Amino acid sequence: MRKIFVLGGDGFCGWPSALHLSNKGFDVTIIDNLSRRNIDNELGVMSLTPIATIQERIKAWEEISGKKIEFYNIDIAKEYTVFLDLILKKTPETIIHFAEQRAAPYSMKSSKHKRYTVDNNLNATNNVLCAIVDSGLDIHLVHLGTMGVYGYGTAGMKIPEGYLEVFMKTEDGKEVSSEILYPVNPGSIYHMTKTQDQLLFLYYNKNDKLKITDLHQGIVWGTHTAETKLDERLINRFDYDGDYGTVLNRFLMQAAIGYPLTVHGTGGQTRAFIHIQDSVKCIELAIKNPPKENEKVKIFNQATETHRVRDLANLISEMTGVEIQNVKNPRNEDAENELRVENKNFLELGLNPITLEKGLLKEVKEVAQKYTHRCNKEMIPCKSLWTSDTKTKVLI
Ligand code: NAD
Ligand code: USQ
Repeated sequence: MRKIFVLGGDGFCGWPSALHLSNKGFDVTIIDNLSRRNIDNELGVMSLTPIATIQERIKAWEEISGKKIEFYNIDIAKEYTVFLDLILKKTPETIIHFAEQRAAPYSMKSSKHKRYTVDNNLNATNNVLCAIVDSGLDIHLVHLGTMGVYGYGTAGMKIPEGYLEVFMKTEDGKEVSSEILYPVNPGSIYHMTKTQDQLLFLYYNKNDKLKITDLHQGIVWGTHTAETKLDERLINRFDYDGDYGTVLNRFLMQAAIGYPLTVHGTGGQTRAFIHIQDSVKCIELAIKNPPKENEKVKIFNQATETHRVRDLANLISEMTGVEIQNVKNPRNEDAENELRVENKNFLELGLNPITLEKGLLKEVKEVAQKYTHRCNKEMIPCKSLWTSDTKTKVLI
């Protein structure tokens, strides 16, 4: 059986991916330090859906599917030798790396949160890369990156999949071309760590010939996948709070409880989206199509459609009758932007995208409705501000 490590396998994307891959016959080991659950404690909020402990999740999966998933509580940013020893013991063929602090608002809350996000994300990624080199094994690393590394303005062109061909003139007037990483333009400390991850990948690929796929994912929406629906104990996270909840799931949840949709500013921001079921499929496709020997880092845009925030709000308002409330934007971001994204790599590998029209908006709203009693309305507003002058200083 093909052995896979899922780093961050207790999280929103990692858990359904671990189940999907286990269902497809991979031998899955989850490594997670449960920091995301601790952050819920720090913020005083819970997933809208009642998520079971990782131990209960794994036990339930074994009962239902007859398949085993192992779990190790390791902080990959801090426990290097423990992590390396596990790689040497288990010899995985692929490592999928979801294990980072992933919320832009959380990363901007205070200097403490900025420093945590940078320390955690950069050390986690560097440790994974170092450990692969130290193991001497031929391991394919699949990393979950973000569309946000590119920034969101492209002067009308489609954002290419990672690389851009640039043309220059030499001193004697000859035209030469070169391929570079698409210029980065992060909008938060969190997004900035993802741009740094890209450089780590470029370097270890060049120097150590590591096989790496970096998936530049858009905003994930939805909560269920085929596997998480099988039993209540397998249910996935549903973040709705002002730090971790992402825009489309937040709007669907707000509609479910009749809370006016919190559109930031004019809602002119255009973003890329993907449903969680497609996200897990893309990960399987990436694993099955690793880079060849000496191939540069493979970069895929893992997004199926783009939408403007106010269009999403209007759609959900028409669907449910909920009001829209334009609130002052707590972020420092362009009020209006166009965004077009190239995603032919996954389409060519056979992805058949789930789009907003395919009826799943209703399903997500129904999930939210079922767990309304778990919602704490005070946690809905986005309170993390991007500008330092209005921020409370947190000293540690
Ligand atoms: P999540 O916070 O739900 O899950 C991340 C998991 O990693 C958590 O279970 C956490 O405990 C674990 N983790 C964090 N640091 C760790 C460490 N040092 N050692 C071990 N475990 C650690 O986040 P998610 O939504 O599942 O996102 C997973 C990845 O996908 C992230 O890297 C994120 O940048 C990327 N991504 C997410 C989205 C989205 O909309 N959720 C969109 C694009 C990209
Ligand atoms: N927004 C609102 N109202 C809200 C919440 C958000 O108008 O109530 C706006 C934000 O201002 C922003 C847009 O919606 O313009 C998207 O915000 P988001 O919180 O849904 O997404 P973002 O902060 O970009 O982060 C999420 C994930 C992150 C991932 C990223 C992919 O948390 O892990 O990397 O999406 S992407 O956006 O493509 O970079």
